[in-house]
Amino acid sequence: MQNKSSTKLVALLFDVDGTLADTERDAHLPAFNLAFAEFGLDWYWDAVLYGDLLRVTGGKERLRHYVQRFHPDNQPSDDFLATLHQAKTKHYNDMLSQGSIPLRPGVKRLLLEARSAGLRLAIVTTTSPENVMALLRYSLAEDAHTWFEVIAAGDVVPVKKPAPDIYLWALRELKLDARQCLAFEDSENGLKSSMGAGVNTIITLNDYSAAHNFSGAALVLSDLGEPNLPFTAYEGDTLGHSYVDVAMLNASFAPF
Ligand code: XBP
Ligand code: MG
Repeated sequence: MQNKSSTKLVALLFDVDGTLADTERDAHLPAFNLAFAEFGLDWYWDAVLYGDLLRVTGGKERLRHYVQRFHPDNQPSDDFLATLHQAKTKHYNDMLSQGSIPLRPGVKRLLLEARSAGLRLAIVTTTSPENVMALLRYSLAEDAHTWFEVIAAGDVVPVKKPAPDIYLWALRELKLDARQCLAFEDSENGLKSSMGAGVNTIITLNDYSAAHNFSGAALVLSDLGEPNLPFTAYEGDTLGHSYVDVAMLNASFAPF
């Protein structure tokens, strides 16, 4: 991974779902199904269908897409879908408060190290601020939301990923140029969004995104790795490193 400019790395921008934790499979999906049952709907999303539905970002948008595709004769109102989505968000938050969703390898280590090194941190996600706060609080630390200077989330922009809008919004809030930042994403839609805003991006794969197209990514890795748990690198030059740390990121951004 080489940044083709001599710009210094200033900020790390983190996607949430699938990047910080496997929240899609382990929390969002069961929360949607709990909400369907609560409302007496005979809808059920299994893990395979959910992988397909993930092509549509945003829970409300995903619900609308699902009913249009699978229940075309029975279109609920936007108000109903919004209420259903609120119930899903409550189930998601309840689940996270039980502390059952671990962060992915290397996430906590890199965040702590980046903070100590003076790198600025931001969240750039499609999910709601409420869900971000719950994950940070229950899976990272009580005050973890204060580690992030900007939390760009949910409906703060009208068009969600893969549009670049949420990244552009975060860059404006940070008052930074895209070339001073590095994004961490797990999905093709996330990469399209970050690249669309001009931000160099490291991909950490998960089960849902393994077959996505990541052309244009700086690196494609299994995960961020740990000193005792090296990542697998699928695309890009990791400069001899076996886990992502600030030294590796700075080396990648060094002027040449
Ligand atoms: C992933 C998403 C979200 C979640 C569900 O966002 O597309 O919609 O699946 O969350 P990212 P909501 O990877 O950008 O974090 O139901 O709150 O939308
Ligand atoms: Mg994601």
